[in-house]
Amino acid sequence: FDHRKVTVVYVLGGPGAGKGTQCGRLVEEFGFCHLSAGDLLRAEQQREGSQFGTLIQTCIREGTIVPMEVTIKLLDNAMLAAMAENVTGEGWQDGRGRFLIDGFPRKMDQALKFDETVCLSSVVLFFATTEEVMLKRLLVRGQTSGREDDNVESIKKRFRTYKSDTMPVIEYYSGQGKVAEVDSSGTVEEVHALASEVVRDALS
Ligand code: UP5
Ligand code: MG
Repeated sequence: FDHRKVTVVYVLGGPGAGKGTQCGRLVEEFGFCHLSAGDLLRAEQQREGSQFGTLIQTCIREGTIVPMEVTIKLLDNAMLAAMAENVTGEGWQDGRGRFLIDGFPRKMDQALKFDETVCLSSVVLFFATTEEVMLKRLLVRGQTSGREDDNVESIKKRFRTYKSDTMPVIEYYSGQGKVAEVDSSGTVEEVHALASEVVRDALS
């Protein structure tokens, strides 16, 4: 992707930190195209004829990272489709595509590969809170979400992977001065106010 045509914001944070919720709010305010890697993987898992269905299902349940080729292809395709469809529509300002890439990259190999072959991000929005807060939110959501990984056992595995695989990615981008950390312990409104400020800065 041509950097003059797209602005990419990576949205990271632990499981249940509020990435998806806050992305929804940022879409309303700034007109981004929101792409959740997890949502794309779940859709691919459901897709009839997908050769990756079982692999994705196992990784999600075990809280491990799906091989990057699968996820990068899904993201790249979704970005291309969005660019083709929406260039003059909602979510696009000044002819530039704006993307919130949610829950990605969550492992170093993905980060290096995506930066090199698809697009560099302008900023990394990092939602930080405690495991206690995240666990509570996920268990509440688990009562109705139907997500196979919203149970205590999977959540613990997701926390482990987050620490071992994703924290190094956040440190890597920190070293590049790209990370804007937002405390996501507060209410949806409070967190949105903080995130909104970061994004406004990044877009200006
Ligand atoms: N909630 C949100 N904000 C709140 C607030 N401020 N106060 C009170 N409640 C709040 O929020 C979670 C819950 O909390 C919701 O019920 C919400 O209402 C409430 P949400 O916004 O959904 O949080 P989010 O951070 O998006 O949590 P999510 O569960 O989606 O995070 P994960 O990172 O675990 O999930 P994701 O879908 O990104 O990935 C799932 C799996 O896919 C991974 O474990 C992995 O196996 C796989 N994957 C890959 O392999 N590769 C990838 O690149 C990406 C994913
Ligand atoms: Mg999410």
